[in-house]
Amino acid sequence: MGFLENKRALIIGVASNRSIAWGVADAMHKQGAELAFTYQNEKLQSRVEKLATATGSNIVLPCDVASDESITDLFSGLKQSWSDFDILVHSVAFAPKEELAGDFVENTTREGSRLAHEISSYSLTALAKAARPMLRENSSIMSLSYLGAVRSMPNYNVMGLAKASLEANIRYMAYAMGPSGVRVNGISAGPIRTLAAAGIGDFRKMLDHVEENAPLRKNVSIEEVGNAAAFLCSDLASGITGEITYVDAGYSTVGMSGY
Ligand code: NAD
Ligand code: 0WE
Repeated sequence: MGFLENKRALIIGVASNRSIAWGVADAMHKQGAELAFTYQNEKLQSRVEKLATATGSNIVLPCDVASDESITDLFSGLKQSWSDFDILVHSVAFAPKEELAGDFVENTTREGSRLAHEISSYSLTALAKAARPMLRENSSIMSLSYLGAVRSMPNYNVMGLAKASLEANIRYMAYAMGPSGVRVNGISAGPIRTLAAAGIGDFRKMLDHVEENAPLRKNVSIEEVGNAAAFLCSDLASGITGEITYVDAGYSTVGMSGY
């Protein structure tokens, strides 16, 4: 018996079998959860449908979090299959590629900042607002962050600001939704080669740096992030909300690297 038996989870952010959202979905499925998925656009539809099938799910709906209408349609579509559910997983981020490199002050624009914050932070609130009437007692919302929220990191730039906003969003949502029995948490994951990491300059260098300096001397996998997410969204974590849990092989706890 898994610790997510009789829980239903909506997974937002699968783009491939390397997506963190896929690691979360797979881990939740292994703990007994029933799943539903969304895809951002038609290009991703068939890929997400195949992955959904592998977890025994046939609930796959479109959702572009940039659109209020798309978010409304998602939950009216979901209602056709589920009257209510327990877990919302948000694993979505975006900033214009040109702003994820080089000099932060030089390369950050008004429009890039707006987009990054809207897609990577506000969308969590927007989804929660629309999901609220369908969330059961003892349900849970979770999102993915990165160390760039709390430390300056090379090239992460405006995404760092958006993740700082996301982490504050998690705390405010936890306070607002706690009285209704909804917990809200985040996982700050170490770097993982996903589509969102593809084409990021020096990503190899970041992975090597973590492998050399993290206490566990390795990079984390989507399975490890998924297992932590499954725990945080389960009743085993009934006393945890508003929290950011680091799943990063301990990297963020080290004060002096390379000694
Ligand atoms: P990914 O490319 O597999 O997933 C990103 C997802 O965001 C995709 O599924 C994409 O479709 C979705 N998305 C972007 N814009 C959207 C929109 N307008 N509407 C709906 N969906 C949209 O990459 P990933 O690394 O799995 O990223 C998932 C989350 O994990 C992100 O929040 C990312 O910031 C976070 N994260 C990633 C790493 C890493 O190193 N890969 C580390 C820490 C945190
Ligand atoms: O949050 C992320 C990546 C988010 C992301 C990635 C892209 C690439 C494609 C947001 N927007 C875009 N826009 C695109 O056009 N991570 C934690 C992974 C990541 O991205 C970095 C990193 C790390 C780690 C970018 C620069 C430096 C480090």
